[in-house]
Amino acid sequence: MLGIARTGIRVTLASVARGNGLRQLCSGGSGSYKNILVEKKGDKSQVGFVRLNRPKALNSLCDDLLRELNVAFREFDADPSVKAIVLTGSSKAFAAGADIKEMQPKTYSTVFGTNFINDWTEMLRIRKPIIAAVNGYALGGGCELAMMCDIIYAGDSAKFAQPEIRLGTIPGAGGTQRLPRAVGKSKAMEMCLTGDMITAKEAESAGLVSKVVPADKLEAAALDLAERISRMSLMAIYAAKESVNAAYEAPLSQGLLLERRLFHASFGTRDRSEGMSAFTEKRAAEFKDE
Ligand code: CO8
Repeated sequence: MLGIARTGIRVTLASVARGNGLRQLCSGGSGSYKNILVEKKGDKSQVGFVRLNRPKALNSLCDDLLRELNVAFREFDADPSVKAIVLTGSSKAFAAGADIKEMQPKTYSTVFGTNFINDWTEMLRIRKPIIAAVNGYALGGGCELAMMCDIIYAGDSAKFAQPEIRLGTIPGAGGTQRLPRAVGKSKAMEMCLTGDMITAKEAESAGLVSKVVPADKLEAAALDLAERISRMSLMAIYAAKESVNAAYEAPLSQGLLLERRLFHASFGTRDRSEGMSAFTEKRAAEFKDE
């Protein structure tokens, strides 16, 4: 193991269940989810696949959905047979934002007092790569959720926006922070100040998404990407994700030092030795995640 966990990381499922009153949901496993569909896909069932499933509300992100999502991600993160995760929605909506009807009656003291949406950041502790496959609307919290994933693929019908300003508020889960880092200040400012949507193509050319494919090919493309990542050593996957994420949060000098140390640490793994041996012996590497 590289021993490079970010922030004290692993919370056990049991403790999560106790803390959030989700015991039944956890013990019941995927079958107990009400707002998401969860399965394993891929040629070796090595991809955790999560579909947001509140069709009548365009997958708007209510509290229960977020709780379920956190549990599903944690289950996949702890499952040794899973090496990457895909998160998607429907053809009409990845997610149309936070649930406005649920938020509407809340007061300042409620949201501040309960630290509303703090739970969202739990997915940032997931060590396996999460690929967002976005068709349709990714608005407000939906766009922020996609940006919390590690890679975004979009169907050609996808639309991204931070429309909170039209509701008299502002993004609350990274829209004013991750969006400028992805698309630059001018475009992010324009989106946050007008709520205007951008198309999948615009999102790709701005750097928000890494690939646009025909909408009906999106899930296959995301799954293919997840499978290709899954062929790598999990040790190197963890290290690469952690190091790229440091580019967002650490000064360059610290990020570079972390990268160097993780690179050094990979020499302690069996898979680094196997990868380089396989190259010199002109054969495919057989990684064992060790
Ligand atoms: N919340 C609750 N319900 C929603 C939401 C939403 N965000 N979006 C759509 N719905 C519901 C509609 O109310 C409607 O329900 P009903 O049939 O009961 O009236 C159903 O979904 C279908 O929606 P429409 O009839 O409006 O469908 P259209 O195809 O006409 O329009 C749109 C689709 C353009 C997506 C439109 O629904 C829309 O503008 N939705 C709101 C988008 C928005 O403003 N999102 C931002 C929300 S604020 C936010 O995300 C803040 C994030 C803060 C941090 C995260 C906290 C969790």
